[in-house]
Order: sequence, then structure tokens, then C-alpha cells
Amino acid sequence: MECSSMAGTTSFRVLATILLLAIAGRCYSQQMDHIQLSRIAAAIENLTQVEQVQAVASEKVASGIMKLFTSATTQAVASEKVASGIMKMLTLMATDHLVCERGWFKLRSSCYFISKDTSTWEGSRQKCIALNSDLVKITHDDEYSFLRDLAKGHNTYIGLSDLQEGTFRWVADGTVHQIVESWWGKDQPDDYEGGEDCVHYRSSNDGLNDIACDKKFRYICEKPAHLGWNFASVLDEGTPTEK
Ligand code: MBG
Ligand code: CA
Ligand code: CA
Repeated sequence: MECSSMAGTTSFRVLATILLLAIAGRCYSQQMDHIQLSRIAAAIENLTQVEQVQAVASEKVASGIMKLFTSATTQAVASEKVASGIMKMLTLMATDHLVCERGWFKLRSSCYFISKDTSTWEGSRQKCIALNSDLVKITHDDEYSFLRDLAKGHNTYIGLSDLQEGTFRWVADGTVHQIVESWWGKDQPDDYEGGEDCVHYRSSNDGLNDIACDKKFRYICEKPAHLGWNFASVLDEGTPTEK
């Protein structure tokens, strides 16, 4: 819009004046627009600078957080390493260094004693208790096989009876038995003639059988193995010695 050359005749003077005023007003307002625009531009510039400063700041914050995170991770890794080291040592001591005293046989974390003498089921139990143990409780298939081997073809009492309530329970902890069906000999348990409440390994059937509790058999006692402190072997990580 042109703002300078404006002239008029007399007849148009009033109109021209009005027009001039209008144009002047418009020019003023345009000038104002201009000023406002530059103000806005300056403000934007300011904001941009602030934003840049903030961007730098938040970059710093972000990098700080990253540093903290990295150090936390490093520490976590470090303490994980310590924890796993301790676990390794404990595991070594707990598994490879569990021992049984002389005359007892070890399987996993238990020690077993197989008697040479024979006794009634209750008598057997008392003898186990006198040896700081109890009649054996069988919980695993491989434990059953292990005990079968220990019995070496002799009838041998184990810690199972249904003397109370007619339910077979392990005498060591009173829990109801969870026997693998295949451990029983053929057609057992049968409570033959209503008088069989105690369980033994019956060699001729190669399986468990309920029998009259006053029969005298060998017996197997069980107690927990204890830690043997073999530090040399613990420190020599890779090669735990066989017990
Ligand atoms: C015997 C068992 C006895 C009873 C009997 C029944 C041949 O084994 O020892 O407990 O179950 O069988 O015939
Ligand atoms: Ca057991
Ligand atoms: Ca029987």
C-alpha cells in the first residue's frame, strides 16, 4: 500500500481528507503491526534462546541420570557378582561337603544306617532314635533304589506304618505317605488277615510289603548329613573332592 502521494480537488476534499485519514490510520496500524511483529519475533527469539538453554540443561540432566543409572547398574552387577560368589561357596559347602559319620551311607543330604541286627518295627525305631535318627522316610525314586541296594536282599524295616487311623504315615514326621505305586510288591499292601500295620522291604518280592509289626527284621535309619568344612576344596572352585 502506497502512503505518500495523495492529492485531491476541492469537490473531493472532504472525501480525500477522510480517505487520507483512513490511509494514515491504516499506515499507523501497519506500523503498529510491524512493531508488534518485531516484538513477537524478539519474544520468539528469546523463547528459542530459553528453550536452547533448557535443552542444554535437560541434556545435562539426562546425561546426569544416565551416569547415575550406569553407576547403579555397575554397582548392581558388582553386588550380583558378590552374591553369586557367596551362593557358589554356600552351594559347594552344602552339596559337596555334606558328610556322614563312619558306618553311615550318604545320598544327597541324608545319611543312612543299615543294621546287621534284627528287631520288631517299634524296637527298630527305638534303635534309630538311640542313634540320633529315625526309621527312614522315602521321598524319591532314587532314594528307594538306593535303599533297595543297601538292603542287599534282606527283609528290612522302613519308617512307614498305619498303626494309627489305618492311614500309612511316615513315622519320622507324621506325614501321610506319597508312595510311588511301583514301590509296593505285587498285591501289597493287603493288611493280610487284618494284622499288618508295619512296612518293610520284602526281598523275595523286591518291593514294599505291610507285615505284622512284631516280626523281626533289619532296619534302615536316616538322619540329615552335616556340613564338613573343607575350605581348601571350597577355594579350589573347579574340582570338588568326592566324599
Ligand atoms: C506275603 C506278605 C504278607 C501277605 C501275604 C499275602 C508273599 O508275601 O509277606 O504280608 O501280604 O503275602 O499272601
Ligand atoms: Ca528320606
Ligand atoms: Ca502284606
